[in-house]
Amino acid sequence: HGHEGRAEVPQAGDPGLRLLKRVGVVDPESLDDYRATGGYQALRAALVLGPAGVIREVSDAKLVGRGGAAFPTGRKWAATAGQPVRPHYLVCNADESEPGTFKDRLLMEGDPFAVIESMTIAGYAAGCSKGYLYLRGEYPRALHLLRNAIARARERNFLGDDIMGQEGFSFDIEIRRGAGAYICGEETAIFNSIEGFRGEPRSKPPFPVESGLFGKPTVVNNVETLVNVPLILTEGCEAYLRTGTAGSTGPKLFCLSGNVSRPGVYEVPFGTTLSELLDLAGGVPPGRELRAVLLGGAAGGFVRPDELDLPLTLEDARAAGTTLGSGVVLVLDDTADLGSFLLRIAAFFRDESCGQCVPCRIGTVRQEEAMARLVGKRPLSTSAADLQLLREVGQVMRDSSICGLGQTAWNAIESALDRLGYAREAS
Ligand code: L3W
Ligand code: SF4
Repeated sequence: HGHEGRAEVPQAGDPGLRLLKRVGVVDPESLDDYRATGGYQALRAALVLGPAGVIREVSDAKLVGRGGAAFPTGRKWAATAGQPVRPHYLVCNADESEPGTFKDRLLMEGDPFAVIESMTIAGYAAGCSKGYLYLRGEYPRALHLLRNAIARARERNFLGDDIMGQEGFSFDIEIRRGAGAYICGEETAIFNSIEGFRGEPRSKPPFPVESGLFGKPTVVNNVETLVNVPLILTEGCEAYLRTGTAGSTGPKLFCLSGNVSRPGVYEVPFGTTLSELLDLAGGVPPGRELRAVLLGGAAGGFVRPDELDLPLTLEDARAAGTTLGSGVVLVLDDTADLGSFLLRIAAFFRDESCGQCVPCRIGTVRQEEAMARLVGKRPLSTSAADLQLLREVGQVMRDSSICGLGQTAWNAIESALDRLGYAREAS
């Protein structure tokens, strides 16, 4: 693939880009531009394949979710399609609130019609009559562009009834905006939010594929996941499978931030090493030394400078004790204050906990207090006692919280203690 081992930044229009091929190239308000660059060819192909054929292609391409949990997309679609209860719903999770994550914003602002077409294909495959696009409230430009894209698509019968002349295929999309709560990116909290309730997660199972929005079978997919689907249908899954590794197929977007020379969104094949990706972004600023990379976001883990040959795949990340999460690559150099950074993460989880269950509501507060003492911002207690407290509270949150927020609220701090030796430094 074109990017491997290369040292320059991918530019708009770079022939190696597939997910980002239109970003910065086409007018994001123009349906004509979109169609002139291959737009709606994938939906046409989908209508020829039929719903089962589309699901087969997506399953054979081994597409998995790009929001962090990497669940097989084809399995979700098939499970929903097979439910006799009607209607079925589709939810595009565009709440993108994970700290250090900004890839979906680029897709929505640079190629909004692709998001709309991809949702339409997913809706067709899983038998959904309506799609909701749940958009992060702080993305006004994406809102404007997506509203426009939906209106233009409706005018030309790419949404509505008998789409593209396919009798009986009706699908439409409504945008709902979040209001700043991180937890509303959790799939079942989205359902509650759309239904007009407080954005609190529900217990799973039942999984959304069986009982989701308004209690009906629901597919929930992240923006980047969906935008892979037109690639699979137009290139064919054989071609798609040539990018990446056996366990992690296709292209992936990574969000580089922190102490890097050229922060931004980078599209690379799965399997690119972390050091190759850092090179693309120009590495740490001149004269600095790399301290650590937080991979996968606040729920992820740290990678040390001696581990940069890590191939960026789901399987290698797991083996290294972390996750690719939503594609966060947050770089810390030798000027970064690790303690303050960890304290900030602890404060974030305390702030964003919905408060519904005790381990997370209380645990995130205790965690932040202990971290504050550890980094010396408040007196009292010894480091040894606080370290033990952190581990106990962390384990309880992991084992007994209702949703991913509480279950992962201790991951980054644990990783700093165990992999970066933070505790030794602090005590
Ligand atoms: C049918 C089963 N469906 C699981 C479905 C489930 C969900 C998906 C994954 O996300 C990630 C975490 C962080 N039959 C099923 C089934 N499903 N078993 O598969 O489910 P799950 O529960 O493993 O994960 P999750 O709670 O949906 C957790 C990441 O999310 N995260 C933050 C993400 C932020 C962004 C962003 O800002 N763009 O993505 C926080 O924790 O990485 O891995 O659909 O229904 N038997
Ligand atoms: Fe709410 Fe935290 Fe419980 Fe999730 S784990 S339901 S965010 S209190």
